Amino acid sequence: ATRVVLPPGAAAAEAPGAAAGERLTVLYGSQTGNSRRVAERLAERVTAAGLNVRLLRTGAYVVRELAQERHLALVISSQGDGDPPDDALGFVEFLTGKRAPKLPQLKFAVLGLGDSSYPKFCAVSRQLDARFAELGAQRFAGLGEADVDFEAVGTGWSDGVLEKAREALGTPAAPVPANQRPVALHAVNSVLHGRENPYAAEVLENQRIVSRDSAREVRHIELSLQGSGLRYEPGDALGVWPRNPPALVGEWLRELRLDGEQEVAHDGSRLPLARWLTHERELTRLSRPLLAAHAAASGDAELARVLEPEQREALTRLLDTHQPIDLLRRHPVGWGAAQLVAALRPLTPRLYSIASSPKVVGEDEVHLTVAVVGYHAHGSAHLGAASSFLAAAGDEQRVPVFVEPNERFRLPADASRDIIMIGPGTGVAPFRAFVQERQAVGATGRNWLFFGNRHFAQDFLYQTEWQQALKDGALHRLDLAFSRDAAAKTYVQNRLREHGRELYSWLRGGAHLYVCGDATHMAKDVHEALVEVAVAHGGLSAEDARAWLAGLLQEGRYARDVY
Ligand code: 2AM
Repeated sequence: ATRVVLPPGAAAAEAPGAAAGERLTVLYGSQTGNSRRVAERLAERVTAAGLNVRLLRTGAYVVRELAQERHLALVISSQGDGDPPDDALGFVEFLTGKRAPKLPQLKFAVLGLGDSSYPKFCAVSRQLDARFAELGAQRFAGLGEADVDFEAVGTGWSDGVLEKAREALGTPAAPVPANQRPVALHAVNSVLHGRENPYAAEVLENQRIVSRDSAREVRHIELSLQGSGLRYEPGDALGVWPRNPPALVGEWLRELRLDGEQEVAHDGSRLPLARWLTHERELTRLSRPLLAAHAAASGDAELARVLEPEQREALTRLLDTHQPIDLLRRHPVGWGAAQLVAALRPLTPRLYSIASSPKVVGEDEVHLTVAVVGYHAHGSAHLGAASSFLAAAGDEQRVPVFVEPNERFRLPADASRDIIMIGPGTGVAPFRAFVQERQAVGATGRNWLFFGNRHFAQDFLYQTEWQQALKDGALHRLDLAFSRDAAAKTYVQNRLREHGRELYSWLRGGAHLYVCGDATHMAKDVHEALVEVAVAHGGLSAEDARAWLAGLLQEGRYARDVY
């Protein structure tokens, strides 16, 4: 069957046969693509049922249209502490603000995607669901909340929306044949190879780019996309389907005394247990749902207590410092093979911000900057699934990949605009792509990079390339913050403050601002530093400075790729 792919942010072609004027608007507020995917799938199904649908990202939705909207389905993720994705900030502000219109004409349904290990799980979706009702709109499907494993809840919620859409929008004479449905867009990417059908990429280069004595391993990896049909732009991410470390799979089988060759049927697939554990199940990330399943199966009072609402901090600490195998060892559960496969979450792909421009490295090549996750804890080695898989990838090991577009993290269309890039650690990856691209297209705007890492001598990622770019005039300013070379820590935000006057004048002159890297601490601290810069050099009150930055975020002139 043809997969119908609708462009993010573009209206879908309207299906023939549907009652004129009646349609379902499907909106998504996505940070890493999960909400977008659920929304796309819903839109495909509604289209396939012969009904009118349009699919839009929240940032592209004209909020004034809400007053005329009759059927709306919204899929929105919350990040970290319940915050909306950047793309949804304007929508959320409008809807929750004083200017929101009464919506008695509207039927709506909200689905929230989140992670219940955060205290404000699905906060934004709950808030919007309540707000729609407060404005007089009626729910045509209840609020859905998907925890970590989005597929199951997402599908169930979409079933409900589809059924109601059928009732409300009328049944068309005949369903639209597959070959007449709107197939579009990053069509090349999606039809041949996509998330569910990744391309097995050959490894062209895989080298350590920090010095031997660096405490952390970072690798530069080049992959071939030749013949894949995959296309990317600077700002996009590469999705990598990892494979769990073979030693870890072995430990699970040994701990549970299970035979890896025995076949296990689950969700319509029948595979040997070792294959389930290697390719299909999450073994390196502990989640709240798994912890809950484990607590129930072990009957362990200590574990059950950590799940209580008052124990949030203990829960977060436990999830951050343990892998599922630690739980199994400390609180043994005699999982049978089928129970185990059912209890563990499905493995999900990891997204890496692409570190190359196709205009420079060629369309058939893509580069990544990968920090290898590895630490010793609770008596054994703990590895990250994707980074250890990538670190070991070479001639014999191809890497299953797909392109995850990031429409919000794009160079300015006007190449005469200046850009400011803030990317400590491996957050520098997309800026290597940006600088390459700007040089290739002969951009006349200036490029300013803030980079930080632990030690100058060990962790200065792509040092010689930046120095060359400065010489070539491809990079105009480079400011560095090495945090562990002196007694007092210096971070990129210290440099932002130090150069605040100039930074502010670049921004006033129309510069675009980009932040990539850690979401929990870095991106928040950088944001605070930007507020201070606007206060100090723009003479704004802190409140006005915040509003100004929020405006830049909404118009996409301040974009974040944080995780
Ligand atoms: P640290 O590990 O010495 O604290 C990339 O990881 C760089 O980001 C490192 O130099 C790291 O410093 C630094 N870093 C850690 N926390 C940060 C924060 N809140 N804001 C900015 N940089 C931070």
